[in-house]
Amino acid sequence: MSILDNRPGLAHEVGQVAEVAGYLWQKGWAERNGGNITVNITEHIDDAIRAMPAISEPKPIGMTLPNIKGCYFYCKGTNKRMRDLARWPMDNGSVIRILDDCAHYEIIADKPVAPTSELPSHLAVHNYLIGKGSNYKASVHTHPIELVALSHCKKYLEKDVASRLLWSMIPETKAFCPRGLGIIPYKLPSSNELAEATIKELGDYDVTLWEKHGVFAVDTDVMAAFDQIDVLNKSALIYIQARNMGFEPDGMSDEQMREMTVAFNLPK
Ligand code: 2HA
Ligand code: ZN
Repeated sequence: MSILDNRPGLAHEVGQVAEVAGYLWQKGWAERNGGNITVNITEHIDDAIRAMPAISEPKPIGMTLPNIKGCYFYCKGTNKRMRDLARWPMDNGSVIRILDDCAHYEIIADKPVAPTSELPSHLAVHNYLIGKGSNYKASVHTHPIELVALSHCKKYLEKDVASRLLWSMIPETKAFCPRGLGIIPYKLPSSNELAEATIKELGDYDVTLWEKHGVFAVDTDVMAAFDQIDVLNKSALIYIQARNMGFEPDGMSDEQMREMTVAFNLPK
């Protein structure tokens, strides 16, 4: 028995997470247990699920997050591998319920798989998204090789330098990642400081680059969040390939960028 049985909406949502987990592994962005995914699945929750008993003790989130009271999330499990989650999402992740104190959660299905070590970042982000009335439901943290490589150079950590460079490599990048790439200076993984810094940048960006670590992206669903990371990383790859061929790529001109920003009705 699984919580996904006879719940096509919920099964589809978790199926999308599994599909993306497979892509992250195939791309080499998810070594060992690297990366994590959480999805707000509250819209798929019925009375039978609300009545389901917990299969864990209540556990502290580490912060109080009033907007996610009573919400449900699918979370990748801590120490679990994306490549395993791709095949067995309910053995390598679980469904949690946020308790009424907004400071604890409990696992309700299918197995007592402890959620990701980045749970405070993820839940704080979901709390922030709900608070601003966003329809974004998914957050993805992963270690895309070329974007992380860029983050090792001070020049690319200056505000919007990487965004402009990546947008100029191929027109689609700005079209499909119109808000660009926010930059978060290095912070200890799993820390509240990292969560707070990420939330601040998500006011202006859907994808943020954690210096010397990875990216954190949000969007309406997990596939859309993955796509934004993928187009940015594709641009980083093109840039690096050009450099490897021995030249600094010209990039699209300011005029070409302006033309396509207008034609695609994108934010400046
Ligand atoms: O979950 O990537 O940042 C493993 C990580 C933590
Ligand atoms: Zn990480």
